Formats: sequence, C-alpha cells, structure tokens
Amino acid sequence: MARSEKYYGPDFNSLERQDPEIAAVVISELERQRHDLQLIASENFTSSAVLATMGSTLSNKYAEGYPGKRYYGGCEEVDKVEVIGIQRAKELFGAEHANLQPHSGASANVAVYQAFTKPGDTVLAMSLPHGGHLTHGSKVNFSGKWFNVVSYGVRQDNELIDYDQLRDLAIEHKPKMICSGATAYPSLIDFEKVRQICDEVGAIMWVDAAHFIGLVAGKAIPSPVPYADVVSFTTHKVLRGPRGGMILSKEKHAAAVDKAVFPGIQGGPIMSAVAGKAVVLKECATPAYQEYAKKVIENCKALANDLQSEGMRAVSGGTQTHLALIDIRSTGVNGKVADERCGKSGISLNKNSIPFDPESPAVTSGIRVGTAAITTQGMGKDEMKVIAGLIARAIKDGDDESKAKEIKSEIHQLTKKFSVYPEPSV
Ligand code: DSN
Repeated sequence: MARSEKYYGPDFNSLERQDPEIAAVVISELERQRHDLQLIASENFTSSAVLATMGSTLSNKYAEGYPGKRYYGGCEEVDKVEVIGIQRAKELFGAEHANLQPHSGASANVAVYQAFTKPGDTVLAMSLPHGGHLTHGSKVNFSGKWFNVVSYGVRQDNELIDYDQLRDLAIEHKPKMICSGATAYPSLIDFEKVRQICDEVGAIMWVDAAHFIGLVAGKAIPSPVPYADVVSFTTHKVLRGPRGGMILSKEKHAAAVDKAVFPGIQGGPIMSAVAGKAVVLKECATPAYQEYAKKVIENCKALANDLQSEGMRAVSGGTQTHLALIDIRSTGVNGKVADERCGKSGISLNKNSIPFDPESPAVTSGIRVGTAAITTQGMGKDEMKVIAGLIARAIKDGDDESKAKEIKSEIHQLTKKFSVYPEPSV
C-alpha cells in the first residue's frame, strides 16, 4: 500500500453527525493505529480498497447458501463477488476448492472439525503452551471439551516441533485428524513430513495456516496446500485482508467443507467481508505483495537479532517468518509487566508463553512481536534496530511515567515518517 494513497473510506461525516460518541472512538482508534507502534503478530493495516468493501452495502444482503444455490432472492450481485473470490483463491494458492464464508479463523476451525470428525474423535494438534491455538484442543474451548485432543509440542533443546513425538503419538492414538499450524511458532513447518505421518496412520491432514498464509500467498515460504487435505486460515493477518476466515481443500472434500460451513455452523455469510477477501486475493497476486511478504520476514529476522543484541533471547534462535517469540527473563521483567510497560510507551505487542514456560499463561516469560503491520508502513532494517532499542527501554523503564512518555514521543516521531492512512482532510 503506497503511503501517499488517498483514503476514501466510509462516510465518517454521517457517522459523526448521527453518533458523535462512536465516531470519536473510531477516529481515536485510527489515531492510535497511526501513531503507536503496531507489533501484534496477528494484525496488519488493510488497504483502503478492502476497507471500502467492509463498509459497503453488501453488508445488507442475506445470502445463505452458495452462488447459484441460495435460500434468498436478490443474490445475483453478491453471487458475482463470491464466484470471483473463489476463483482468485483457487488460483493464488493452487487449491482445488475454496470456501470464503467463515466469519473468522475460529469459525473456519469449527467447520473443519464438523467436516472431518465427530464429537469424541481423537485429534492430534500442537499444544497451546508450545504455540498452538485455543481451537487446537484447549480445555476451555469447544475443541478440548468435545474432542479427545492429544497434544504434541516442541523439543526442549532446539524449540522446534518434535516430529518424532508427533509420529509416536500418531501411531499410539490413531487420530482421525492431525493439525499443524500455530500462533506463536517462529519456524517453518515441514508439511511433507506431516503428510507422511498422516498417511502412515490414515489421518486427515489439517493445516491451520492463519498466521503464515500471507507469506505463502506472497511466495515467501513453502505452501501447505499441495500436502494438506484442508487448510484453514484468517484473512486479516499477514494476508492483509478483511477480518474473517477461509478454507481451502482438495476437491474430494469440497462438499463436506461447504456443508460444514453452511448449514453446519453458520447462517448467512457476511458478503461485505467476502468481497473484501476477493479484493485482497487480487492484491496478493501482485509482485508488490510478493516483495512485501519477503520484506516482512527480512524485517522480523532483523528485529529478532536486534532484540538479541539488546540482551533478550529469541526462541529457537530467531525466526523464519513474520513473528518472533522473545524470552525476556534476562530483563528480570515478566511478559505481563513487559506488555503493560510497552503499552504505556506506545508499543502494542503481547505477552506470550515460551516453550516450557515456568510462568502461568496469564504472566508468561515472553513477548511475541510481528512485523506485518510495520512493514506495510514501509519500515525496514534501520527502523528494526531503533524499535528493538525502544522495546528494551520500555521493558526496563516503562513503569516510570516520564520515561514512558519520552519513549512514546520518540515512537510518534518515527511513525510520523511512516503514516498508515493519509491524515483526514478535515
Ligand atoms: N488471536 C490470534 C493471534 O493473535 O495469534 C490467533 O487467533
């Protein structure tokens, strides 16, 4: 997204007239996104084109069903958008089938369970404390309540997925489905190896690619699509699309996936979001996006190294993706406090458990940082060095009001040079 791009968003003037209270929040959130440093690994700045679809009148349309087979009249126009989106998704990812209707990544994952398993079935997935996701079998989530989820993790010596453990558990438990994919795993996943294990035990291979699908779209890392039976993901992380989910699958699973999404777990799709997904899929097919995806990884590698130079430790020695997991125990500050101090200093990131973390998930010994958003802003390696220094100072001094203010003002100077959306003309 060019920094000079004009922003033709929804009609803020009418919102301001009708509901100044909510308009004020929308505007302050835009200011926060513009001025602070956005390092949450699952966030990004979507284009004005995508935002335009999200605020469009497509939001008004009920379209239960699929193109050509709807349960409501008047779907001719929204049918076009979904057909274009499906085609773009299949082309971009080389997928046999695509479903653009999941409302979110978690909804997409519920649909995957619905399509391939029955309550009580055994599923093998990455443990949450080692970087998995709530929907991968957490006891507080439907997945952990309704399924027998067995967890694999990373090795203690190198903090990389323990494929021997994964295979041993697969042979022992004969899972119906094996899930790979994580929310806090900085390395690449060996999909070929996971496929072999799935074949050995006759399991469905499910990849939850929410975090890294944007890097796949930009051809910056290998794709799980040729290997997996089904790939679910969100569309708003590195991919830089609207908030929502998507599912790709082999053609033989197309009917099961579609039935699972609707009528299995959802009613009407959010057609404005489906249109946004179609728009971002076109953006992702450009050389500019491929360049962006490469740069996200370069920046993240640089940021992880720079944080190590500041005395912190990058889990698994660094990163090969858009996110780095940082063990901050050397600072004497835990993840929760670091998150709070960074927040006060104008840095948005999140506390995160590190593998074999001695602290509870509410406290943690780590932070997770991502470079998707700051790379969209146009930042590069020089800025990563500055940012690492600011994070280190915020963790150390961010409880001191005046020091936090000083850091925040330095961040505002930095982000001023890399504006997200043009300033409003009023
Ligand atoms: N909440 C997302 C993340 O931050 O990784 C995962 O769904």
